[in-house]
Amino acid sequence: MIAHHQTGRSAGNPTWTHLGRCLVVLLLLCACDWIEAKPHTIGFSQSDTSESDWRRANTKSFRDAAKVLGIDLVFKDAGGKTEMQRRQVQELIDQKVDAIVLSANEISGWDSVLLNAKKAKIPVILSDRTIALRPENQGKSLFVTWIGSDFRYEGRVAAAWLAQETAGRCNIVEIQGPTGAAPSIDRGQGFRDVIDLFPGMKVIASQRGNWRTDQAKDLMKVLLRNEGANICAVFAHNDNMAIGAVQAIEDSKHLGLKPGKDILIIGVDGVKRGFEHLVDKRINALVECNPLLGRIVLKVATEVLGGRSFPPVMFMEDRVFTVHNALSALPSRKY
Ligand code: GYE
Repeated sequence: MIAHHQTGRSAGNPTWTHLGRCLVVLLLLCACDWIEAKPHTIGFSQSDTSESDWRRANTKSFRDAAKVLGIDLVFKDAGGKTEMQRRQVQELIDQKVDAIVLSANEISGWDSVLLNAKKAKIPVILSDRTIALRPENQGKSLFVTWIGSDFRYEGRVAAAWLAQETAGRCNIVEIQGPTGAAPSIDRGQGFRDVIDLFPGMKVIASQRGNWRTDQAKDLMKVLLRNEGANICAVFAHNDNMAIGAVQAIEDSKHLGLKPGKDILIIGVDGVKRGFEHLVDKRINALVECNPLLGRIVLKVATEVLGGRSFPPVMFMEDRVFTVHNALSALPSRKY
């Protein structure tokens, strides 16, 4: 019988049998394809989409990339509540997703839920923000890699730009992000790494605007009442808060101070609204922090599920924009 099969000829109605077999093979092949094509289910634990222009662009980059890469994205937004975020990560573990992407609202308190993820053999990728594990858990690879920006470097280049612009003499108001958030901690530290080298540069006030324009505007109005023209510059940990400082200065007409001229303004992120303020010289410098992490992080997650390993940290490339190069860069801005 084997011979005939090879020739494709056999007793009785050879065509149907052969077709039948092809059909079986075809079905098997399709079945394999169906098995192979099962989309990965990846859980994405976001800190708080409502907090800033940056975060909105970041969330969108994940949704868009998941569509393109055919990934079933289980999206959870903690609304800025860290305890809720930990519960949401546990829910993703209970849901047995294939992998988890975490953008941590705060840096600490992740040990137990990440130990649970490890026990469940669910790889975790840190997106945008790093976390601080307890010493006894640091060697246990509770996360595969951290993909984001070097926030300390961002603080340093912001201070270096200001030191150059002011010849190392400046009274600075710092507007910080929330307590416990990695970018706040590291940008603040990076900024001080540099200004502490200049005796003429001092942070005369440092308050939290929690990434939001309205909160930054309110606290800046109070600081203007207290310090007024004694303020040389504002270092805001993100663009939304830098814009809040600009609005406060413009609203304080009785002081006759101009943002970008009498008071220098430096922000971090490089979002479109920040750029528009840079182009019309109401902001002087922006340190870019790229929010478009969706595609690279989800691709890495897929590769990790395919057995590939990655270095523990992967930094995005960030640049500094000033009034001198903003106009030429504006058209190519994607966020
Ligand atoms: O700078 C801020 C956002 O984690 C880098 O979070 C991010 C920061 C960003 O809300 O605008």
